[in-house]
Amino acid sequence: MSTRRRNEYKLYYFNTKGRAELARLILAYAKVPYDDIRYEREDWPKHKDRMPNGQLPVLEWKGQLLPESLAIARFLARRHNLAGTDEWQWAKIDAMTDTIYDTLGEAKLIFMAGEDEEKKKEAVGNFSKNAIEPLFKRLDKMLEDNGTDYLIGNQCSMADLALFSCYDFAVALCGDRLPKCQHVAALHARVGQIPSIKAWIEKRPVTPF
Ligand SMILES: N[C@@H](CCC(=O)N[C@@H](CS)C(=O)NCC(=O)O)C(=O)O
Repeated sequence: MSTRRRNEYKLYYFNTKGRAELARLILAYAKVPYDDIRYEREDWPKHKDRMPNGQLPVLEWKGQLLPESLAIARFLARRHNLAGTDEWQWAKIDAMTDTIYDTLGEAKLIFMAGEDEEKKKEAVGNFSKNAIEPLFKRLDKMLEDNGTDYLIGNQCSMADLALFSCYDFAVALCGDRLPKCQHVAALHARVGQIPSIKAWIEKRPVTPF
């Protein structure tokens, strides 16, 4: 009989960072082992009907299934000490994470451009100028004014991990069109140096997005 303990969580998604990476970063930060289940696109139809909304990501915990990427991230952040030190901090962390997620949602026009390179280039330019630049500039000023190492309070939270993930996504899409925001870049580097995050970045499957 195997003596290996079962992992507490199973996280179902596709083989991309996408909407699951924030949950993966939270679990990496907290050093919680979990089953990182990545469906191939061609196998997805077999599993779709079992999922509460017919979509991924889904978190399985104690035999129950939780859909919605942000609900999953919030649940994990609360359980693993990434939710701030009081209710107001938690509300601010929550709001900041929503803001970052909404900004990422603006990238959909890039993916909708498909193989049309001209349209894609234009959409990347718009995303960089109208979505990423205003967000990063606002956060840069906020970090400078607050003089803190993290977005909310004095310790790493779900919001910092969301920004870390958003920054990587923006670099992958916009490259040198990314605005130069030194405090945001420093925060990204700081989070990337947290040993458990660094270990995850080194071992995670390599995918563009
Ligand atoms: N609001 C949901 C959206 C989930 C969603 O759009 N999932 C996509 C992948 S990113 C999906 O499952 N697509 C496959 C399908 O709809 O069959 C969330 O944030 O989790």
